[in-house]
Amino acid sequence: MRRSIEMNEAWRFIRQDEEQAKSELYNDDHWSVVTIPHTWNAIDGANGYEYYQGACWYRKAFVVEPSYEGSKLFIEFNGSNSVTDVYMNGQHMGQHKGGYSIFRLDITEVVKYGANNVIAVKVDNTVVDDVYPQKADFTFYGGIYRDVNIVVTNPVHFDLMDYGSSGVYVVQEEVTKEKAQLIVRSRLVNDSNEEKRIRLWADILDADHHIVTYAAKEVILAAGEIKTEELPCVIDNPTLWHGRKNPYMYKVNISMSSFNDTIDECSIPFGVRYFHVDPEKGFFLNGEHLPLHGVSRHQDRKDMGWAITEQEQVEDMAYIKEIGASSIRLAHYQHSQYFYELCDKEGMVVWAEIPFISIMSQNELEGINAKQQMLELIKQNYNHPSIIFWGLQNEIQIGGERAEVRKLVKELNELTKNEDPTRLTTMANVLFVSEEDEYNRITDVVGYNKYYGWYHGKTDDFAPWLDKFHRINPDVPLCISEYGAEGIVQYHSTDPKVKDYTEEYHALFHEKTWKTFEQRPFLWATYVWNMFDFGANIRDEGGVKGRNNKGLISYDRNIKKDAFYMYKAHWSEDKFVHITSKRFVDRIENSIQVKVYSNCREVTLYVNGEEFDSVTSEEKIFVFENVALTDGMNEIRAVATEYNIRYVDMAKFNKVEEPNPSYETPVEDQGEEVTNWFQMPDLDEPMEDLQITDDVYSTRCTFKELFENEEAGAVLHKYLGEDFRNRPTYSMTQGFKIDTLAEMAPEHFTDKLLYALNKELTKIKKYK
Ligand code: GCB
Repeated sequence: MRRSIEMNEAWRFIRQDEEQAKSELYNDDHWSVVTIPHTWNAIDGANGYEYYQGACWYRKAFVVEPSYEGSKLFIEFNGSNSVTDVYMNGQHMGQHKGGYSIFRLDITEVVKYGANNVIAVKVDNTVVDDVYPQKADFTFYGGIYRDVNIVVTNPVHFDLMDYGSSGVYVVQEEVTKEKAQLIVRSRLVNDSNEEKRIRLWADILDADHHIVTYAAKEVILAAGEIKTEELPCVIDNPTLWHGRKNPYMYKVNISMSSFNDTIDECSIPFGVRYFHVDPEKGFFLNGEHLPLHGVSRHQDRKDMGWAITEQEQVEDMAYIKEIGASSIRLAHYQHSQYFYELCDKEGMVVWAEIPFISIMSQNELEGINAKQQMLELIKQNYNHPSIIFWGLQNEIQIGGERAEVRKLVKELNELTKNEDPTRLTTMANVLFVSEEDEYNRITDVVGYNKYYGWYHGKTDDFAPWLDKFHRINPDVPLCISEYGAEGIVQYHSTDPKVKDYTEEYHALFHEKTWKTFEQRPFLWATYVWNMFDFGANIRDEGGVKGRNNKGLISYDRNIKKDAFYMYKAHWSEDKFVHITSKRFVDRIENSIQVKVYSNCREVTLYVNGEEFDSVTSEEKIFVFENVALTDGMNEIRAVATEYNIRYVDMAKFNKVEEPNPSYETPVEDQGEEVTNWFQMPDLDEPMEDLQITDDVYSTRCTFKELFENEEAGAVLHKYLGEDFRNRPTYSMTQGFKIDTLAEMAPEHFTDKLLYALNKELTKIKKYK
């Protein structure tokens, strides 16, 4: 019978490359002792540009029980970032490329039974050209950051080496309200040297552990054979997995037995459901319209990086439930099995994706690693009912227009549809992909990451763009796969503006944007970027180094920003009232506006114990104007009563003489990170009309195209600075046309600068 032995305790670790450590005889006494989950970037991963990237080593001595001799033994890594080499008793067992998926290695022949064994693991988080991600707006925390186990099985077992999966796939052939027609597909392995006759048996159990149906068959496995077997099963009148309303789970207990012995056994939870996306009406689950109110999640946490435990995952899920979300985009890579299980249990509709993000490899053009990670994602997560969408890429167009990128995206789509025809493929296009671009028609449904109201334009630009896209592509199901703004709760303003980083702008941005989305039922989903602040070493903005502050909740999960409550008011049925700007305590005005988010119908405000006013709102936003403050502390209470239950929130505002300077965003931090990128030349020439044609360079070209030409590159250096290309953020903008970036940062790319660039660039002929 199968056994899984946890291997997380008492590892030795050294934060440097130490090749000799692979030897069994190496003495690691001077190394530190660590417990897995572990990362060496828990602190430096989110406080600035530099963080340790390189090879590090882990070692552990362990004894294998003598009774396991004759069994199969596998070492299982649930997540180790990003290239991992495993040595057992000095022998190289294998290498795994990719930091997010499960992988196993067969160690049966190498371990010593009843004696001491040494496992040495080299983990390297250096970016290499043939492993994804190459470049992205998040820190690549290094380490063995998810559990390690040894799995012991009989030589005859369900395949553990099929891309790290369980070897058992519950295929939902057809699901209706009347019946769920399933195939339990399993890969059986006979690693013994004789033929085996086994009975394969699958019991399907309902949530009360009652067997609802079963299927069985006799199978003969030749010595050394790997065989795929299918057991068809039908559940009549199934209870459907119905999102948050009823995330009903079945379970298949599948076993192989011989005479009276169970040889191997797996228990796989699953849920049955059907769904479709209508380009006009959005997402439907089991025939019912389900608005996908989505948030995105990264897996890191302050001072822990990716080395989190189940407790942090449960907490993350609790916040996502509290806000009332119905869907999660698990960005930008495979998350832990435990989190997908939570999504199953809680009824979250999931978009799962691989880290094929920002930039495709320059040299490995077949996409071997992207395809491997896609197959791992699908096979390892095949049985999670929560996963409905497979995401193929995120903003991969950033690396510039390349035929091989288009080809690989298409191939990934084919691979995914082939591997799993039961789900929908999707992807997240970067904002500059044109509405007409064929990228919008490769996958079943599509998403755009759009940042109107932050990186460029204003929140009001969302509506015309959405309507335009929908007009041009009425048959393409569209979602907003990302939208957001930075919110740093240190900063406050009574006149919030784009790029001021204040908590007030962050909330206002979401108020306005959500209203636009709500009015467009054709959107199949929208995903707030992001549910939580996260580590992003390439960033230094808003006075915070190494962070992306677009979360609705802070990186340490201690602070729910006001915008959190804005969504909660719209999405959750749990009643509450929330006074906004509570952290904006010191006020200089004699009277202020008090804004309350609530999902109650009517809110009454009390100021220093006196009833001030009552406001009703269908929009969940209750605004009280001209609330007079007396000198010193003022106590404001917001009260709503529904069905005889009182909901109360309290805030204290301090009337002061002078503004509190700590609320003000430092001037150098206003405006996003491009601020310091450019050496703005003093341009005083009169601007004349310029002829820009396709055969010459201009600001219509991407940075990448321009730098590929020596002369054009020199022009960019002249105006944008010599070290332009060394800036951490440069590679994230390669695929941008200068004009696109200029639209996003008009304050830096003035008309005069664009004119000066074009005047020189248009003198350089292309293709000469
Ligand atoms: C994006 C990326 C995401 C970034 C986000 C941002 O479009 O997909 O990884 O973190 O923008 O905040 O800029």
